[in-house]
Amino acid sequence: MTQVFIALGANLGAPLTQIHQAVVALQQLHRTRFIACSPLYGSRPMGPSDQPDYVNGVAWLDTELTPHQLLDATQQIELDLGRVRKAERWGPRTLDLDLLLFGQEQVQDERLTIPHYGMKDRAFVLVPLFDLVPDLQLPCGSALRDWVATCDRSGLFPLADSQ
Ligand code: ROI
Repeated sequence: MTQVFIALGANLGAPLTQIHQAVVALQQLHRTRFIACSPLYGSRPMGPSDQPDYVNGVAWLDTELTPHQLLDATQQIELDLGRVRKAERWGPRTLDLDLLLFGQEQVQDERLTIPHYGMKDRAFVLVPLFDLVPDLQLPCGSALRDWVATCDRSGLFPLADSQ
């Protein structure tokens, strides 16, 4: 079993509902044990600012799937919950599931980059991940705690009663 972390994001439709539905779908994944979901946050959009605020969180699982099997499964959940892939880079989305970490593995190919390339710069990923595992060491050797200490949290706000 490998411990994995998946970033959850949504800013179209009913973001909180989609995030909750995604958590239910992750809880039903085969050969996988769902451990926990972080508290959820509201966050100002990174990228084009003419889009709604996001709801963000991080899910923690233990899986026997390979990284690509898990990617297939998360992309299927995105589609099932109404995601339409658009050409626009960094545009709004009904549901985004990003594989952040897959144990200590590093994966780099045309479909997948693990650790997720953008996580170091994204408070909306780092902060909920830190809520779950404050002592996490990253595959590159650095401590999550150090990234969280320096990230810009100005666009991030806790959502009340998000659990
Ligand atoms: N911005 C925020 N705040 N949260 C996201 O989940 C998110 N996802 C994205 C882009 C468009 C980069 N911006 C985001 O994919």
